[in-house]
Amino acid sequence: MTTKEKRISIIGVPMNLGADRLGVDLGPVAIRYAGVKSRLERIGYDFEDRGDIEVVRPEVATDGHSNLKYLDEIVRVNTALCDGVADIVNSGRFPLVLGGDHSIAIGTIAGAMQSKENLGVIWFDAHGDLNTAETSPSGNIHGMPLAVALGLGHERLTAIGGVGKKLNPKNVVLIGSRDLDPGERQLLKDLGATVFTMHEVDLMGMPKVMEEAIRIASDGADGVHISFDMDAMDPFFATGTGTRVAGGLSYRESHLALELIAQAGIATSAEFVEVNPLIDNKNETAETAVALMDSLLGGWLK
Ligand code: 6HN
Ligand code: MN
Ligand code: MN
Ligand code: MN
Repeated sequence: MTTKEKRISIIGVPMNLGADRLGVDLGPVAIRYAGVKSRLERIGYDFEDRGDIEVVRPEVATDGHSNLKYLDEIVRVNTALCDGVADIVNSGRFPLVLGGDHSIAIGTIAGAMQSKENLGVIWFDAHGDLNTAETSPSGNIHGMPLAVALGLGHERLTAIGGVGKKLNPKNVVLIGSRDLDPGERQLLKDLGATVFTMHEVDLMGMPKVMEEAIRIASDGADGVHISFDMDAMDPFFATGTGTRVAGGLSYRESHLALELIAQAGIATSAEFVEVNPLIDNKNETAETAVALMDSLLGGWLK
């Protein structure tokens, strides 16, 4: 089931605990308000909305450790999300997850891996999201999901979806990185995952970056997950996101990257995360996220 077949199910995850910041929990409603349903129906998808996974308010969530904030609730939500995504795939549909902070990638990827032997990942982000409790400067779990998906981090996080269901770093590609913490840089060297920082995007250009990214992520893989953190984009084009970093992907670079993934026909699941309408300009970042989904799902091919 790839984007070439046209049945899609969205699932919202109104999560803010991984970012420890209010507003990003409103991402799913902001994306629905921006017209995701009509946009995807217009390009020929049989569209289903599975609603939201329930997430408790931070005021009543049990806190974890100071270096793994809200661990208990984040484990519970991602376990439910893993089941939800696996169920969408089992019904022969493409899972599109709406965030929510990026900690939800733990559940999305675990769910996608239930029916895959070797899942590749293309991770668009200003950040590496490769921290563990030991290396994190913040204790925020949204800075850790890619490490967890690779099998690194707290055992309650890495156990979600099964300890054997982990990514192979040779099929993991990061794009748009420009704010990597020291522990993340070391881990990237140790693992040998591929990173196209903004420096490489500038030097090589997006067409060449994507040619290599698509080849590496899909080499020997039976599916590729696309994780798109809105802060991969330059803040000029994505104001409504919580951890903005200057010097990111332009509007067209972002679209071109996803259009080339659509053309290659490799994507088997996707998520768009870190939309925060409370710090946005008239919901523009959710509208941009919907336009990016259209590109990933082949709307530009029409
Ligand atoms: N995100 N590297 C920083 C941290 O706290 O670990 C920022 C993480 C941001 C995470 O944007 O998904
Ligand atoms: Mn992220
Ligand atoms: Mn980020
Ligand atoms: Mn513990």
